[in-house]
Amino acid sequence: MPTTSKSAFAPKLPSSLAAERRGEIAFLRLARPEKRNALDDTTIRGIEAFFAALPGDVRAVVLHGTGEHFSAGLDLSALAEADVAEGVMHSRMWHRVFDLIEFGKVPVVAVLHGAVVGGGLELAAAAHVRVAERSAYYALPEGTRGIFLGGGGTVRLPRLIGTTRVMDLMLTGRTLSAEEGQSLGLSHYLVEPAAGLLKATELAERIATNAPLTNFAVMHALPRIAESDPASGYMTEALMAAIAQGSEEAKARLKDFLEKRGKKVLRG
Ligand code: 1HE
Repeated sequence: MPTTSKSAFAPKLPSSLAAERRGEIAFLRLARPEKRNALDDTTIRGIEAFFAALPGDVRAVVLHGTGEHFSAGLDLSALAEADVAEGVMHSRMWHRVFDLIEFGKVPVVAVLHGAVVGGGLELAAAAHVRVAERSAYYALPEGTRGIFLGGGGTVRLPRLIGTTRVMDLMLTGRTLSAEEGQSLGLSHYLVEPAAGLLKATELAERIATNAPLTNFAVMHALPRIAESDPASGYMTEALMAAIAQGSEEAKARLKDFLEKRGKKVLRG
């Protein structure tokens, strides 16, 4: 892939993370394989630093992990000493950071492989598109550890697979295979082992060709409209549609199509 002449992107990250930029796509890699990419405070703050520092000309992000597993979730070694107040603040920090992913500047495509468990699944759920390799498996082992979801999973996961399935995962500690995750909606794409990064990069490049305002509307307006009452939703949709189509970019793209320069929608 070509290297970029676009604005430099070298956020200061801990050793548990690595960032790279290729053209309009930025890559964030969980890089703590010796601890199965368990998420400690330093890593969570590093994720925040990455998303906060994204240059305006990056159009999409790919999130992936080094080693055999995407993420073993919360670094359990950090929990032993925390008191109740620290626990609340800790969970609120995860909320803040994962919100920055979900409601950030650009769409995020996550590549899932191996264990995607606990806080790792909560992190994955904050992304917009999920590509799972066949090695991926999902679990919420919080019940077995005597703890609870704390990284936004109680909000995001029921939206993906339904409250009763989250209950089942938490109560029984069972594991879902990559195929089960795909059929339930945890992943959007299911690919062979080691093929996830390429697929995610292709998707990110495709996403990067959309009008930025449309991508913004998809990330910020769509989920809020979907959760509002229908009357408010239709009104907000109308306003968002008018804002998007009123942009210079939309006008140029529509003109291209009408003058036979735009791409046709072809069978996949
Ligand atoms: C860890 C963690 C961790 C591994 N925190 N250190 N998450 C869990 O309950 C999952 C716990 N982890 C596992 O079940 C397994 O480690 C895996 C299935 C993910 C991987 O197994 P394996 O055989 O490849 O690795 P391992 O030998 O178990 O672990 C390698 C090292 O990583 C080892 O450390 P070492 O110093 O002995 O080499 C492990 O201790 C360490 N490690 N996972 C800390 N999670 C915001 S609330 C979210 C709540 C949750 O996320 S709860 C779910 C926590």
